[in-house]
Amino acid sequence: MLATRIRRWKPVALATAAVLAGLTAPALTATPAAATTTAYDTTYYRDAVGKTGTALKSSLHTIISSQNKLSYAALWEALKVTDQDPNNSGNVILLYSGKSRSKSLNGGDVGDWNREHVWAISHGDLTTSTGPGTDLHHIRPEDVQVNSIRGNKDFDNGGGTFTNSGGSLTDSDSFEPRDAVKGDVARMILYMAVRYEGDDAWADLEPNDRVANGSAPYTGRLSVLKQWNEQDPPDAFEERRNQVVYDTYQKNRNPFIDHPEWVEAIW
Ligand SMILES: [Ca+2]
Ligand SMILES: [Ca+2]
Repeated sequence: MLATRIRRWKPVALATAAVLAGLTAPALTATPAAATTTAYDTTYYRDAVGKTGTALKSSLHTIISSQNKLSYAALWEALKVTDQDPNNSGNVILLYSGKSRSKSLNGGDVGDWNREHVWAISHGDLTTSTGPGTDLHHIRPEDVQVNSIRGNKDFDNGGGTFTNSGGSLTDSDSFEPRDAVKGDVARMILYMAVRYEGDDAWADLEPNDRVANGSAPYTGRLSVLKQWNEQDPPDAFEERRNQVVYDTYQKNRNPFIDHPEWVEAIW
């Protein structure tokens, strides 16, 4: 069952009045993610609902750390299910390029798709051993060459197009996903930050506001990711994916797909 999304809009009368009075410029970014309720609030998220800040992050960490883990090899078949093209069951949708490509073209050659780690492997030495480097919540199908172009760059606005970019942009030190997946990328990065807190064999992954983080266990830029979370709220594809990962593979959820407003509640 997909989580039911019931938005409770925050009062905006004061802000609107201020704009009308010429006191402030209209906001250029989207309205902050409104509070949501989901079918999981009284069950899966019971211990987190009502909390904010570090208490919310800590509670969510406990909740989502209970999970099944996949091997790196198992990701191929899982991605064929989680990222299936809604309009062509023989294909997957490639994250950054947005293209639909045959499931059978998984591999490492030009024209194939492979396993893109949205939280780059080098940022905290994820490796491809079972763990953060095989966490299906942040691994997506991507064109082999586009995956290489993204490399381990942090996320930020700006840059130029490239072959199969699909609207995504890149420059020397950052990568900007196409508009339709900007929020998806933000919610994947922030899922990783909450899921991995350094209390197991792996690094404590965290967002920061930098680019060129290299091998440090950080991914930026947080201020931009927060904007993207608001500009591109979860859609049916992203919500279905979260549900399939939960039901079929890992038995844990990405809280920021269910509750986008929890991004602002923590960061
Ligand atoms: Ca999206
Ligand atoms: Ca963390």
